[in-house]
Amino acid sequence: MASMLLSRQLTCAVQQNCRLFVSGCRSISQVAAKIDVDFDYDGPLMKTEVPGPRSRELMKQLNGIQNAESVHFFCNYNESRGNYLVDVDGNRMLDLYSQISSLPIGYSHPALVKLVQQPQNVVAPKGLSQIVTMSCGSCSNENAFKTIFMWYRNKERGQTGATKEELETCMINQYPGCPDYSILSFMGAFHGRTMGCLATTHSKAIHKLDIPSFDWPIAPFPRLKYPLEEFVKENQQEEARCLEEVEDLIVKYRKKKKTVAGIVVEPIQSEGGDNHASDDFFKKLRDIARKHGCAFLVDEVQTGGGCTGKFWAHEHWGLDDPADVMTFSKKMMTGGFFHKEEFRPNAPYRIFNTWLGDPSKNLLIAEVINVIKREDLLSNVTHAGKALLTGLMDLQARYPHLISRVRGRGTFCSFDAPDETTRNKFILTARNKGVVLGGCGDRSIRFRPTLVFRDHHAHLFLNIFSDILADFK
Ligand code: PSZ
Repeated sequence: MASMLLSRQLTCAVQQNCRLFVSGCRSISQVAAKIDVDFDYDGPLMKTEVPGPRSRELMKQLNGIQNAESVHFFCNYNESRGNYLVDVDGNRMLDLYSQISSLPIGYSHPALVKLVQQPQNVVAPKGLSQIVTMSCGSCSNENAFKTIFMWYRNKERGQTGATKEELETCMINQYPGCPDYSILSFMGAFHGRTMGCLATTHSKAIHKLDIPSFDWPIAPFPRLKYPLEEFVKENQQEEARCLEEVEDLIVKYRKKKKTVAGIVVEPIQSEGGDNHASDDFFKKLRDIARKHGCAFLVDEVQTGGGCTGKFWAHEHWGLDDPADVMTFSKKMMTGGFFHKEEFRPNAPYRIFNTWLGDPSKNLLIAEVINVIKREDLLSNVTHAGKALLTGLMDLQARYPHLISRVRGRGTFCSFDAPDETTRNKFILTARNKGVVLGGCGDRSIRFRPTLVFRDHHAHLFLNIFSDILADFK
């Protein structure tokens, strides 16, 4: 697995915003701290021009993994305290801007100082050398869409910059400054609830009702028949039908001048009912995106982080070039997206917000990744997932009228109940017997255990659920 730096060092970039205000200032007494007296310097102290040589060097490094032109200098959060920001060149400055007004009680307040470790390396998906962090899944998808639109427009423009007309019309939400591009999504998809994301979410009407949306293309997602080995031909045909529709929609929307700039897809549709498609389907979909010049955005918000037995679910596809952009959140502790170098915004502030995620979460994910590696949790997921899936298959064989369509990858497993009422009853009964389950789609039950879910937990569940099924009325 390729690795790259996700987290900022304790020496953080000072854009116009805060990156990390809880730092390891361990020399300060936790008990005696009073901001004004013990916990502040007594005035500015300048050693170099800002940015100094060290800041310049770090800017160059950061610029290697994202557009870092919005960075003014780098902060040394170990040394900063109270009202004073100390930069990596040792310049101490009275900070009257406080990361665009984002520091409630100053730098390195002892009450906020906790164990801080040097951030570690994190697994980056193949070929995606750039990263932007965000706070949540929706925020990540929203900004991934924007990144794709800007990439597409620059591709069309070639070397020329934006015209005066574009700069004027974008200010009033009009063409050509705001082009009529679209993102193709799939029926049953869930990509979040913010305005742009919601236009690509099609899992439940209640999420969408009363919200204005875009006329963007929506393709059918395969509805596979189970058990897979009994329906090989039908399922191939079903996937071919959906792929054909994708291409038809791309052509149709280009004709009506709503050019498809990107395709967004979950490796396994989660909220929409744990709908799987074959690796071959994704390979072909990825090829279609490339053929039509559309960006391929893989939403790993729910599938990412190890639960399918690989760190990213799309690794199962075995492709050399699986994605252009990939979003993550949930188990990754922080949200964000990886992307190819060619998707880098061509100017600072085009993809930007106050927090750009939460830097303290980067510390957590760094440690989570250490534990995943140290405890070989991906192998554990594969093993425990097999125990769970095998057990579910067995229950399906014994209670075919209650359980069908058993499916899964790693511990990312699910099955269908005969109808919604039975599904909900399963969930309630299980809860009263001490097992928390979740539903998805209209009649599925999905499993989303932690990465430390072991074989014996699977057997524990299977025994309890077997009793429930035996008694079920
Ligand atoms: O009801 C909700 O709002 C839910 S229930 C589960 C989610 C949201 N999942 C979030 C999610 C996701 O599963 C995928 C594949 N993409 C994007 C999102 C949005 O992430 P958040 O909720 O962090 O904005």
